Amino acid sequence: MTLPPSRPHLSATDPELAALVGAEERLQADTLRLIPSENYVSAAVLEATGTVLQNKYSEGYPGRRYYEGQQNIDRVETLAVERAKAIFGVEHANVQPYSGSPANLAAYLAFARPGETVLGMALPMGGHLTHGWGVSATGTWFHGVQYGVRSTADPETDGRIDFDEVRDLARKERPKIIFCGGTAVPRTIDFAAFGEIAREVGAVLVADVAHIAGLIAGGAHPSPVPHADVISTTTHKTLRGPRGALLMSRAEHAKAIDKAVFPGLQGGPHNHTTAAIAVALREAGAPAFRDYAHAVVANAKALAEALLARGFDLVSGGTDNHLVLIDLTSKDVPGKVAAKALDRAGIVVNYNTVPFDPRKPFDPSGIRIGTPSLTSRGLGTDRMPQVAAWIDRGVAAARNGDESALAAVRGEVAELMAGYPAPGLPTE
Ligand code: DSN
Repeated sequence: MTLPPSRPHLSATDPELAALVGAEERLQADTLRLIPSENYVSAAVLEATGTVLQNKYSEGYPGRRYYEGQQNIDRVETLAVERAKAIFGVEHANVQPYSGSPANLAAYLAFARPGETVLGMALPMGGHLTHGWGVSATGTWFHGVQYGVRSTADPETDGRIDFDEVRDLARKERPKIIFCGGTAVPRTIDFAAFGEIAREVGAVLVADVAHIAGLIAGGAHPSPVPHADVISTTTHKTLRGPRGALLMSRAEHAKAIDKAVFPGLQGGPHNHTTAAIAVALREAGAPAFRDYAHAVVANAKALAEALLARGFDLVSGGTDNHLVLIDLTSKDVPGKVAAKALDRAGIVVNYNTVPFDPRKPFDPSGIRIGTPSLTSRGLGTDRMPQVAAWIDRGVAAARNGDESALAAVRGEVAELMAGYPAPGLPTE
């Protein structure tokens, strides 16, 4: 039995806050967390984030700092950089971006001027805000042109990226930057196809692999190398590190990237985060991580199959990665109503637009689910029919307003999850 960390200092100084941390630990332990961008970091990653490295300022880069006393910090950052380069097979890595949005903004700063055109996937089609969507700074300060996915009766292409549209828009608009990747893309990203289009029109291709970085590191999704000029990723999703980001590139873009991150956009790097990124990358280089990455995909495919068997409509008809996007229109339940009901049943998802959604983003037609967290806890494909059955019962209960059915699922979920201790969480 591992005892919970006592956090004596936090408890003495701020018992209210300490109690909230404890409550969050219990919530993360008892529930089935299906948000595809979330995970459980290891105890080692957690420990690295809570170190005295956070006391240090270190504007600049290893060997070229504006503050003294960098004997250890330089080595920490160099470790993280070298590990990122080795794992992703890139010539250059910057480990300082605070998170995914600043990382992407640094790419704009490096390769475009305000008012110039960028091409990215539309948010409601599965793209990210920072790929030029209107309400984002990237769509306000730059001219964002957006591509989407196909909607046809052909199950082979329905819900998949429309490369004819991408090519036509690229030829017409001549963007400075093309973004590929997104937040609700359940299918393999064809980096080669994007690379060909970017080369044809002279655009810089930025592959935003935030969602799938862990799958790439573990060999469960093709790599954007050598097709992308720049690779942007957060470190806390499938990669299972702290909340942070990486910007990687070929050597020719190293200077532009580094200058954009610092001094272009940010001040001092968060050294405790850099240390935890280094730890996560060490973990990602271990053979067990490959098993994890492949298990994430196997679980998502099994879950998709089980949901299809229960009559759920899945965007693109299934998944190739860690993510499943469910269109609940045929179930006659709005995504938000379903997500909130599932939360009461101990199943944590997020409501999400589906491509061509007739509803608004704050009240859309779908829910987005994924398997990184449950895989990190050791659940295998044999458990996915049960997970699908709970989702089915939860959605039906949402439609019928049946709170007792939700409470019953909540109890079953807690009972099952008690048998799968989560990395980084205390077990009793
Ligand atoms: N918030 C992230 C996600 O959930 O996909 C994207 O930034």
